[in-house]
Amino acid sequence: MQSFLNVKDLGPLDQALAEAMEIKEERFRHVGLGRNKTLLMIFFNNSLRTRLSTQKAAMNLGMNVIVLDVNQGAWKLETERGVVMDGDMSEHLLEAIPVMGSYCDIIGVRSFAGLTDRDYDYAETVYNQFVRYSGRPVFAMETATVHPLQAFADLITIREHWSEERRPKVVLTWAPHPKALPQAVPNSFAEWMRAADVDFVVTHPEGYELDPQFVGDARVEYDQMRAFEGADFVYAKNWSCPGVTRPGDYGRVLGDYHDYLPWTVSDRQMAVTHDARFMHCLPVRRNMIVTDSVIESPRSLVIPEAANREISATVVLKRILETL
Ligand code: AN0
Ligand code: CP
Repeated sequence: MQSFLNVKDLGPLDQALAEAMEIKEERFRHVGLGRNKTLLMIFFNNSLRTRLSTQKAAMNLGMNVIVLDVNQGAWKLETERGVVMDGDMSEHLLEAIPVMGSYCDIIGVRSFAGLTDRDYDYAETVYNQFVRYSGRPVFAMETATVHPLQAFADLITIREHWSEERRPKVVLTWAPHPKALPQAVPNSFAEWMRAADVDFVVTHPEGYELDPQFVGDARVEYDQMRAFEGADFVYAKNWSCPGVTRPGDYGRVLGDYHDYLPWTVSDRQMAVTHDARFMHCLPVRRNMIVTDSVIESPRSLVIPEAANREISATVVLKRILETL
């Protein structure tokens, strides 16, 4: 595997899930695989889970790890080609990338969407420069449009908490947030749920339609309460305007977020579900995305979900190591 962005990069999902369960039983099973191999993790943005879980995954596989926070101590990097660099930026990504590639065997990249230029973000410009110029396999640790390590961990979590014969009803719900957030998490969640054996429904206010390359022909229900009826899993996330139905509003919070507070996931919505499990990728703003009572309830899966990030990262790194 030379690049990990989308669900198809992992091959058959059932096989990947079986591998995840095996690793969960014995996380050091493949500890010899990464011997004398180095992972470089590059963060253009903050992280708690991705940083710790991916580092732990590399340790499970016996790898060495280097972490670089680009905005803390490195030279400020220009990412766009053709710019006259007479401002703040001391170095261009086009030199920095091959240099970084020379010190490692695999590169993980966290680089969020800028949320101003839709074409730039949706072309995965920064991530693809790493693929093109590093000479190393590269994987997404949340890029401009996707967060596949999260979606894989989410799918593992759903599988672990579902034992009935029928397909579970999984609802992805938009929830309010004061600041503009990327679409990477809902994009990947939608993409992975469509590939999995679940009954998938998305609910959000008008204007927040997700990009068709991820959401496909999934059912969209604008009435949140109706979407929640009979749900087995509720996955909450805020995202800014994807610019699909409102191109001029790409990356914006539509209207005043106070007007959308009824979308906060509370006991009111959970009451019409099929005793649903609550999920969120974290970090989460309490009483904005979800109430204290829902996130603290025994039906909340946010902690096991985060714990499964170690498992999804171990499977992905193992797959990449096997092709080195
Ligand atoms: C990020 C986002 O919404 O994409 C990271 C989530 C894993 N969240 C924030 O910036 C708060
Ligand atoms: N869920 C997730 O990716 O969290 P971090 O932003 O803390 O890594």
